[in-house]
Amino acid sequence: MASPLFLFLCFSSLFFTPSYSQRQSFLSVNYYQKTCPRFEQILQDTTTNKQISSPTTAAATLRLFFHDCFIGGCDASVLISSTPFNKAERDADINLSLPGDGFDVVVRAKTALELACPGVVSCADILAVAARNLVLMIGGPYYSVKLGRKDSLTSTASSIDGNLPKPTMPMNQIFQIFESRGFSVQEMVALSGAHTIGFSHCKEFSSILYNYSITSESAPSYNPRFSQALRDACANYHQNPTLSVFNDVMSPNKFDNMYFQNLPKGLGLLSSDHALNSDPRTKGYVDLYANNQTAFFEAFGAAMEKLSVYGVKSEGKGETRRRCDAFNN
Ligand code: HEM
Ligand SMILES: *[C@@H]1O[C@H](CO)[C@@H](O)[C@H](O)[C@H]1NC(C)=O
Ligand SMILES: *[C@@H]1O[C@H](CO)[C@@H](O)[C@H](O)[C@H]1NC(C)=O
Ligand SMILES: CC(=O)N[C@H]1CO[C@H](CO)[C@@H](O)[C@@H]1O
Repeated sequence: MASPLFLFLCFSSLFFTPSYSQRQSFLSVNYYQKTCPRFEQILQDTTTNKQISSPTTAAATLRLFFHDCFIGGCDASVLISSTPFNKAERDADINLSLPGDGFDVVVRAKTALELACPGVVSCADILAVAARNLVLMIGGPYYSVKLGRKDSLTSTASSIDGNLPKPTMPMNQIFQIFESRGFSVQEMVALSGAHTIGFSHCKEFSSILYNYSITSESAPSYNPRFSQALRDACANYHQNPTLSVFNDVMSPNKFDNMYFQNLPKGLGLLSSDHALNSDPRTKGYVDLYANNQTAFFEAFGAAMEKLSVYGVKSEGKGETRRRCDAFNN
């Protein structure tokens, strides 16, 4: 005898499974095997050389990829440059923090690929694989990236508003941004582990660092010595907006679970980082990942794999750009 719950599960899978597989069925890990057999090698060489010459590349590229995917799917919309007629995604106010190295590694790979197999490889695929290779190179987990994304036909700065998380947003709003894209709270926490690398500009956390309350200059969730060091490092940030601090003060260039170990010690940087440790809905995952790097790597890899197919465009819904910063027409 079928229970209502059982029926509901059957029906929901009937309704949801086809559209889910349809969305991805055109993707495969060996998509370029015949059309561009050197794809993997060229990506490997480009990302390795770039990361060695500019160690900030991995963090820059990972964040660029996240921003690309959350705005209209992983379709390289973030790579488009503005024109006099269109203010593109990358020039939204939030962009100041998308550093050049992430764009540069994609351009380098695209240049090499256009020589080897002209007009074949999309910019969206390049960004997805570059982010994966770079995470792996600095010690993070491997995850598989399916290929065959097309590049977007639009990119507008106005599409950013409310669609990317900001550290000062209430947790419910940050949850909602992930949830509306099909990511659970646990996946959100795992993905936030990306803050184990890279840096943040002082203004991104100044609201909890200075003039926090009448009794305390910084948020009490900071370790006091850490907040003093941050106030010193950022003292001049109004005059010098480029001042920035490592997201993971203990091992800033290594992809590990130190970000989660830092949080309970008051060594988180952004307000949203502190919130993960204090919110009862996320605290358990913070502790789990702090205590078990394998569990973090598995969760992060799975969530990144899911992120990498989010909203991808098939033939007809997009194009293979000739250059990554401009539409073909
Ligand atoms: C949970 C909500 C999140 C918030 C509120 C947030 C916010 C921020 C902010 C404000 C910065 C500093 C930007 C700057 O000043 O340059 C930053 C950096 C960074 N974020 Fe997030 N982020 C979130 C989730 C994520 C996710 C899901 C990823 C990737 C999977 C990610 C990857 C990064 C990386 C790698 C950096 C360092 C960038 C660099 O060093 O160039 N973040 N984030
Ligand atoms: C903190 O508040 C005081 C008094 O309102 C102000 O003079 C000072 O500039 C503020 N400091 C920062 C870093 O915003
Ligand atoms: C850590 O997590 C992995 C993967 O989930 C699990 O197999 C392992 O048993 C965990 N280790 C400990 C010590 O709990
Ligand atoms: C607000 C802000 O800093 N916007 C910058 C976005 O990026 C372009 C260059 O890519 C800058 O010229 C803008 O000033």
